[in-house]
Amino acid sequence: MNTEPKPHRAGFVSIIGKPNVGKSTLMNALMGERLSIVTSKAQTTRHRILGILNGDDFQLVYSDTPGIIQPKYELHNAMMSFVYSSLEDADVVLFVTDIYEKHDEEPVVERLRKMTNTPIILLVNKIDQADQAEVEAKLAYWKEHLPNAAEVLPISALEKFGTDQVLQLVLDRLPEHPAYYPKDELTDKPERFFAAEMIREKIFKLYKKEVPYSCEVGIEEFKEEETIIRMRATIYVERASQKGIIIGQKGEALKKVGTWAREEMERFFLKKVFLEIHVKVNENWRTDPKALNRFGYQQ
Ligand SMILES: Nc1nc2c(ncn2[C@@H]2O[C@H](COP(=O)(O)OP(=O)(O)OP(=O)(O)O)[C@@H](O)[C@H]2O)c(=O)[nH]1
Ligand SMILES: [Mg+2]
Repeated sequence: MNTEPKPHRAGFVSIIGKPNVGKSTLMNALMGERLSIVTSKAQTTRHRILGILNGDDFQLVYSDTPGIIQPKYELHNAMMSFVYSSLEDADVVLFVTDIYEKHDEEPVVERLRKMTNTPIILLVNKIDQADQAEVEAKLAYWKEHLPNAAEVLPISALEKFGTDQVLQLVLDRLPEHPAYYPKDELTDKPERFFAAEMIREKIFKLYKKEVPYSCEVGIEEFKEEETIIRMRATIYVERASQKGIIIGQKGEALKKVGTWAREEMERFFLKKVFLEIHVKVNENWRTDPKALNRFGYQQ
């Protein structure tokens, strides 16, 4: 019998693609944990969020990233630099597309075509929403337009269809390497980050148009006691008029955000949560490098 221990494998797996194609849903499915927030609106994810999947003989470090766009303001530049730094570190790239995607010649595809040393697994997501002919047309399109893709695979991240196969394809391509992070770590982000994201998710789900995009959330206080976590959060908006919208008539709208976010936090932290939320105006923070720095948008 061969008693040689199996070599340890570890690597960085970058999940990239256009906004709204299902990158965060996929990372959550692959992790079996709801690490990244998911909403029906584009540009939900604003950071590079690591999801670390540990096994006895492997460590797989996923990066969920913001959807790739043409930057329109400073925040977008910061978001895109998260995408491109994750590509630089990648041992494997999961390029997520979906069955709705329109195809223009995109700089990212051009860039991926040149990445001949890094295996690229191209995923066509949301196949639960398409018939077989549509799926096959997409697969054929990508085989032609990204010929260096190691695999082109149809999946449904929402229904976890094909996600086991994605894991296997990634594991097969993971280099021999010691673990990059302690084996009991799940992510690189602190608890406060996830708390802020949960509030942001509810804002994305409850408000319309530009309002969610003008909001940022800070956690000013996070005090964990034996049976309860006490939190004080601030929602920053860009203009005074937005403050009124966030708070709503008699504070009803903000109350909804708070209740919904608190319930989510209690599931995530497995503890009771006391949450207090304030709303402040931080004029045009999305274009202000100093504010962006404060909110953690620097590399
Ligand atoms: N029908 C269907 N919907 C999906 C699937 N995967 C994701 N979605 C939905 O697509 C929307 C966007 O999902 P996200 O996971 O937030 O997409 P994303 O690529 O992370 O988006 P950004 O962070 O904005 O770039 C959500 O409403 C998801 O529920 C899928 O396999 N099938
Ligand atoms: Mg996302």
